[in-house]
Amino acid sequence: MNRRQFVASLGATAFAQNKKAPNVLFIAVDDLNDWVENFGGNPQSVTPNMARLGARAIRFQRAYCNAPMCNPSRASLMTGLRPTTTGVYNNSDTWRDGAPDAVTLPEYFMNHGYRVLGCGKLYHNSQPDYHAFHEYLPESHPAAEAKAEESHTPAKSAQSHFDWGPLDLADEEMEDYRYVRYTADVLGKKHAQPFFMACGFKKPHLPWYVPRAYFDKFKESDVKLPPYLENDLDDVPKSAILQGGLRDHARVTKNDEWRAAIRGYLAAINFCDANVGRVLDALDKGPNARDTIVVFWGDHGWQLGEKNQWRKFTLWERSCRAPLMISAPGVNAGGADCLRVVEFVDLYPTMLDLCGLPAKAGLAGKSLVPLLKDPKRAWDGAGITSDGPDKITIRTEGWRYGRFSDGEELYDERADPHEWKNLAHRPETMTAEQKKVRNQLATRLPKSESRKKLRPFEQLPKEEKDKVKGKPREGFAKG
Ligand SMILES: [Ca+2]
Ligand SMILES: [Ca+2]
Repeated sequence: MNRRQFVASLGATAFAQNKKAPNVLFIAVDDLNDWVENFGGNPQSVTPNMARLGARAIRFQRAYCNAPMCNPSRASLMTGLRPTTTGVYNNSDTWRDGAPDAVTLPEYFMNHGYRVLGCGKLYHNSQPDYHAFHEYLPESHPAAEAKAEESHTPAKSAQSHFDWGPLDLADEEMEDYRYVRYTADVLGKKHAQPFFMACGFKKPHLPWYVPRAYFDKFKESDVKLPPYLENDLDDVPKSAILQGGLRDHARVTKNDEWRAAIRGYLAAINFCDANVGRVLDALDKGPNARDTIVVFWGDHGWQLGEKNQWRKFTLWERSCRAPLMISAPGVNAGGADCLRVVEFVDLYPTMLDLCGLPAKAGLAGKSLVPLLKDPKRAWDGAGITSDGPDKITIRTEGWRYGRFSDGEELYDERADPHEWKNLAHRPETMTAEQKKVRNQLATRLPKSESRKKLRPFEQLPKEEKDKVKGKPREGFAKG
C-alpha cells in the first residue's frame, strides 16, 4: 500500500463515513485542576468555553494523571508508559533517559501520515522532543509580559513563582496568545494531510499574573474557601505530606491571603478559558470543524489549602484528578459525563483507536473508545499515580489506596470524598471488608517500581541537551 492509500485507509473504524482520517486538536493546559464548569471542583470557577467544549465531548469525571507534576505526567502521557516503568518521577529527570526507545504519541501520528504541529508547553520546560513535530512554535515569554510582571506589586505571601495579581496588559500581549494565534491559523486552513495540532497553554500555572479584566470578574470577599479539616494530616504517613505545601499554607494564612490566592487561580483559569474559546472559535469557523477530534486535558490537579497543602506533588484526589474531555464527532454526540475511572496512559491507545491507526504494542493503558461510545458501560478502570518509588496510589470508583515507605492510606470515596479519614491509619481498627479492599487494590499496583537513576536535565552539557530537545523536521515557526 502506498502512503496515499495508507492515509486514506486511516480512520476506517471510527470514521467510516469520512474519506480522510480525522484531524486531532490536542489541548494541554498546565496546572489546571478540576475547577472547570461541569467538573464540579469549584462552583465559583467561570469557564464557559471549556463548558462549550464539554457540551460536545465526553467529560471524564474520574481521570487521573500518572504522576502529580509536569515532567513525569507529560512524559508518561506522551510515551504511554508509567513512571514506574521509566523511572521518570521528577521534574528534573531527563525523561528520554527513562524511555530511550519510546515513540511518542505525536511521533506515532507523524509516522502514520499525519502532519504534526505543536506550540507552547507540551512537555516540561527544556525537554520538548521537537523531532516529533514537523513544525513547532516554541515557548517564549514576550518582553511586554515580562515588563508588566516586573512592575506588579507582589502578594504578601509571594515566594518565587508563588504570586498573583492583575497585569495592565492586553490579552494579545500575553504568551499564551501566541499559541492561540498559531493554533487558530492551523485550524483555519485546509490541509492535504490529516493534522495533529498540539497546543500547550501555560496559564493557570504560577505565577497567576493575567490581564486585569480577569481579576475584575472575581471579588475577593465573595471567594469561598475549599472544604477543610484542620487536623486532617494527623492520620497520614509522613512521607505523603508536601513540606513546601505546608509552608505555603502557613504564609498564606498568616498574611490572610487565602481568598486572595484563590481569586488569583480563578482569574488565571478564566484567562485560560478565554484562550480555549478563541481556539474553539477558530475550529468552528474553519474548514475542519466536522472532522477534528478535540482532546483537552490538564496535566494534574492542584491544591489550594485543602489538607494545609498548596500546589501539586501529592497523591490525594485534589492533586491526582485532572479534567479530561474528548470530543469525537461521529463516535459520540457528547455532552455526557463518564464516571468510570481512566488514567492518562489511556490517552495514547485511545487516540490511535479513534483515528484508525494501528495499535501499538507495549503501551500501559487501554483505549477509551468503548467509553466514548457508551460512557455508562461497565469498566474495570483504575488510576495509578506515582511520586517516586514507594510513593504510589491507586483510585477506583469507590476507593483510594496509597502505599508509602512509612505507612498506608485507604479512603472510602463514596462516604468520604475529601479523603479526611484514613481507614488504614490504624490497621487493627479496619473492618474485614476494608482489609479485603486494601489487599485487592494493593495487588493491582505495578509489581515493580523503577529505581533507575536518571540524569538531571539541567546538568547535562549543552550538546547533550540539544540532542534531547531535537529539532522540528521543517523548522521552528515564527510568532
Ligand atoms: Ca503542570
Ligand atoms: Ca485525615
